[in-house]
Amino acid sequence: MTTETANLIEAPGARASMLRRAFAEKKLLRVAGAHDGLSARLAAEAGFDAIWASGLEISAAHGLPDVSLLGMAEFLSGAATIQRSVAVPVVADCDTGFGGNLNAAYTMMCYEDTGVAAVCIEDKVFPKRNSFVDAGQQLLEAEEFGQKLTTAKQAQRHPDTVLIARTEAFICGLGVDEALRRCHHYVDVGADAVLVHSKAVDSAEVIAFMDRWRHRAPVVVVPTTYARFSVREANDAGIAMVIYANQGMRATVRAVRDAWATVLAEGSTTGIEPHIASVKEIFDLSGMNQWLGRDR
Ligand code: SPV
Ligand code: MG
Repeated sequence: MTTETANLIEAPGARASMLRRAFAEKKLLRVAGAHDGLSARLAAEAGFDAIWASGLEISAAHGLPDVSLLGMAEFLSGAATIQRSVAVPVVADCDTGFGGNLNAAYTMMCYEDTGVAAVCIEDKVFPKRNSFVDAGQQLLEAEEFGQKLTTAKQAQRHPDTVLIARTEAFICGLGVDEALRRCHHYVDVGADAVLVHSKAVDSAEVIAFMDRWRHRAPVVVVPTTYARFSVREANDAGIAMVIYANQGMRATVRAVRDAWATVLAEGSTTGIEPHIASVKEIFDLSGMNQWLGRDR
């Protein structure tokens, strides 16, 4: 399945419609973070329902921290590559919408052109810092962020594209009342789903939110710090989507570090050969046979 998209002609909004159907069926979506075609394919091949085009991963893949250093064009290029590489819906992490209201509108237009299913914009001030950076987290006023959502929604061309409003209320030390107030306002002005981010070590604040949200719109969570949070618990709480935003990159970093250390320590690659993918696996993942087939 990994390279099937190479020959696929998709109707505009096809993957957004897939995502909306999944939301309507109340099926919990398990989503993996990625930063390029290969990392996205590995996640799709593993069976994830969708791919998160992660700002943290795309930044790190450029050798940069996730503090708004890259511009929209670079994040967009990352998301477009991911979109081309898989057949499942792609949820694009669009940070703050890369600026003000007009930037958010332009973000919506450009990301829709790539065919991604969902655009996610967060309620922090531009330039933003990754949510796990302790200092310098600054929330935008809810009403101001609401205007950004409205502008983005007005720029949307396909009716099924999903606009996810992400609140960083918990990240900024505010409580469940403020998270709820913000998310209700975001849905009032047109958001199709909300992402409630948390850096707590357990799921208590996310569950407290769910208890009072009453399924008003689909809820997305990112259980990075509360890693014990299971799919079963997410299902029971009525969560629509769980994003494992960066574990793939973290697994890669550890594996590559170990491999290169072994090569230098042992003076050859013999020791790592049984533990690394074959060149054939790379050919398969990158669609070598399908591409050569075009030339026959
Ligand atoms: C990302 O993957 O870039 C995210 C999720 O936004 S987090 O890093 O947890 O903020
Ligand atoms: Mg991000």
